[in-house]
Amino acid sequence: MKSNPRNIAMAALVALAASGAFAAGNHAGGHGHGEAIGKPGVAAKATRTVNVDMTDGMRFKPSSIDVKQGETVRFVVTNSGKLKHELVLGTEKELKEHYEVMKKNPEMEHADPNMVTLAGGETGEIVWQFTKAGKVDFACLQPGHYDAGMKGAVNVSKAVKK
Ligand SMILES: [Cu+2]
Repeated sequence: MKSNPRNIAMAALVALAASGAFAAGNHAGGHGHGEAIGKPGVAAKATRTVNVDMTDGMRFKPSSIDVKQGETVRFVVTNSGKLKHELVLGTEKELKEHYEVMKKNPEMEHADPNMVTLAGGETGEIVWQFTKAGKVDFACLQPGHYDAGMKGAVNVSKAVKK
């Protein structure tokens, strides 16, 4: 007897565990955005504070922010609405992918240095260093919010050599 029922059950369990780990990894560990958008900043090195307001009108104010390459920015984000909102920095592609995952799992809690999720009335912070010139997008990935236009962009201007 080479394959008894017990071995088959074990194999099924292993397969289940593997698929579960993969699904979790997709979200919790899988943001792998290298340094495409920059990297978590050191608060003490922040050269500027930018206040961003999030509203139930599905808008960020401001929705367009100009920074210089290399700059570390402290975003003080306030949710002035009643709904839960969040600010997530990323490339447009990453944000869209992440949004699809959020739509399928609305109760999912997520927390990474490139995002802040806030209940109505709360204020939080992101400290981020913009290492590359170009555009860094941000969006609220709460289901429905991105579709409603709750997004913006950080325009990173190229550092001038001195
Ligand atoms: Cu929102």
